[in-house]
Amino acid sequence: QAIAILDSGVGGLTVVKEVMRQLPREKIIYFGDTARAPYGPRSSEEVRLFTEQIVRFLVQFDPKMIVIACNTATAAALDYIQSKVAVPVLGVIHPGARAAISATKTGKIGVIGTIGTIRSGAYTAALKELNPAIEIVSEACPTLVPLVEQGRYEMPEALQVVEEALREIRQYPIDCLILGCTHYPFLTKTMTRVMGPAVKLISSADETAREISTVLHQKGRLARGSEIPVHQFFCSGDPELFRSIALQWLGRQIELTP
Ligand code: DGN
Repeated sequence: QAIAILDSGVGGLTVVKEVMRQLPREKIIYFGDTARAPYGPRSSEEVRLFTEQIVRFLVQFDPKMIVIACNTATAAALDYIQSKVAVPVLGVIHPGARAAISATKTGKIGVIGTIGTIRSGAYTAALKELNPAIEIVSEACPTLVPLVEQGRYEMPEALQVVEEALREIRQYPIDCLILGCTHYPFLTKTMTRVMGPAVKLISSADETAREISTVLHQKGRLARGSEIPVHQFFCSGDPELFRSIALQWLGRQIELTP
């Protein structure tokens, strides 16, 4: 049985890459809703509906776990999806918050994400639950996801877009910046340049992959076979663009069904 992973587009591939690295025996079924990305500016009702549709599609493959590798969908629909399906459903916000809490030394954390994620206040709630004394500054960065979805994240223009998007948050004395959108790790190099070396960038991918491992281990469901899994990818939009971004990010060809 596979781990099903979903996102509004290519962002969840940042989680896929970590799962492949930490859990190389696990088969992955991925759905990227590239035709309907970005989810960020949509209402939470709409994001919940889209998430439910994707989960319904993925459940046909009888996965052993579902991972909502999209912060916007996690904020809008995690509890709802958990109440609807029998297998464990994980999101990316709690893992991201945990990673930031263990990384911060000053207790001042920045959070960037889509409009939907920031509006939901889900990171603030998750961080405060772990440590009520944490100081948080958050900002929505709606220009970043399109840059990644269009495959323009390594082009020279990316620097200017990132500089513009992070202009406000750079003013604050934070020591960690949570990349509260699974698309943002694609922009790590540029963001490091803009934020400077003193700010640690926190991606939820590592911690999410660790949580997947912990939950599967607890349930005795970790893959044991020695054969290399054949992953399956689906996307709702342009397959060539998805294929080329996946190749560049994962460093391998993928089996993709448009
Ligand atoms: N990758 C998604 C996230 O983590 O929020 C959303 C991107 C989007 O569709 N705006």
